[in-house]
Amino acid sequence: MNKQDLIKIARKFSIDGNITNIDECSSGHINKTYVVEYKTENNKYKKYILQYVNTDVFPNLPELMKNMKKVTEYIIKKAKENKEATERITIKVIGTIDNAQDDIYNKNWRMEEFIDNTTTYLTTESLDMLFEAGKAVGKFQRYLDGFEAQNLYEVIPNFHNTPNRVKQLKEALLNEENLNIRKERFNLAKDTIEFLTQEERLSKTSIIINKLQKNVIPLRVTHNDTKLSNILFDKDTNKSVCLIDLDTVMPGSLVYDFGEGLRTGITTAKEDEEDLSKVLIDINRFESYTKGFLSQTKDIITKEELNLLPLGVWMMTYENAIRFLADYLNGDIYFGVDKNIANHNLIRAKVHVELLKQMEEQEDEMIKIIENISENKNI
Ligand code: GN1
Ligand code: MG
Repeated sequence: MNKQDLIKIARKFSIDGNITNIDECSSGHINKTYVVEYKTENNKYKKYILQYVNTDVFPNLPELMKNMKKVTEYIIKKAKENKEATERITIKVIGTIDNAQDDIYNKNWRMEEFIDNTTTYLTTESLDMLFEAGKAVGKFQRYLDGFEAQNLYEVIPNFHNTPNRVKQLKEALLNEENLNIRKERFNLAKDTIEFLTQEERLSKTSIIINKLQKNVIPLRVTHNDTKLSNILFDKDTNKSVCLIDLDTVMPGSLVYDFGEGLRTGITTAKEDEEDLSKVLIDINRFESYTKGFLSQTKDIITKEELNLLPLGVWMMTYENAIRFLADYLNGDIYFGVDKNIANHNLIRAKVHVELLKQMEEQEDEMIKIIENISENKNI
């Protein structure tokens, strides 16, 4: 979209000042994101995030925005009650000018505050930052403990229903059109398909969702997309600030949020690393993140949830693996792909297979770490 049209959209939001710059920002696989800079009356510059939300993935932006408002307002209320600073505690939604809301949301545009002096990372070498990542995810859970999750709109039904994701993969595998026109993709993905559809893995996919459905673990407000790049860090201190990308905030399990953060945090490899020899998990990274997470959630987490944390990491990794694979077989219709990277979605799936193999080998280590941390009362 050209700058003039973007400016017209941005003007529909109630922000004082003149627009001085608009840049596209390349992160995220789903939405289009722009950073808009304004010059305010007192000659200061302030940035905001303007997003065009993907209508195929998020067809009901008005309801999604209601979720975002409810959740962010609750976080601020909770922080105030705890006498914690509210300034950078969450991203805030920017309202529209009078009468523009229906029009603008129905066209799938929205604006959010840009939190100054912060940045995101696809990966990090630093164990301290992993502690901080776990802390940010745990904090989100801590603030939202007590929020009636049923009051949220289910933006994407069955988002982390892993057996349903398996069903979608099977549909992609059996789809006649896929089989006929993408023979080469099926060939290239042969080993990946085989690994991910082995019974020993399929049989694990219903464990968390079953416990949730039977109320063995509580239904909570979950972010559902807590990958490392959705965590803001302060540019100077490298301390975590808050979670961003609240599109998928929905009822779910704390175990998902814990696991999704470690899917990307347990290795220094990028999600689409082409050199699989670089895809190595490091149990120290698991430990640091877990310490950060439990430092915030130790008073709210149930024993059942605690026991499920290692499986949560596996589950989120498995789920992303089968989603990337299904999308590859369907011809890249969901996740954004870089046209310069051949078989991008297959590369992503293969990275996740590599992670899963190592997670399966080191499961006992993860369980021991959780036991040790939770026995230590000073977390
Ligand atoms: C998508 O939009 P983004 O990049 O934050 C996806 C997540 C996946 C992730 C994989 C709505 O997140 O579920 O885990 O890609 N979001 C949606 O990187 O499907
Ligand atoms: Mg997202």
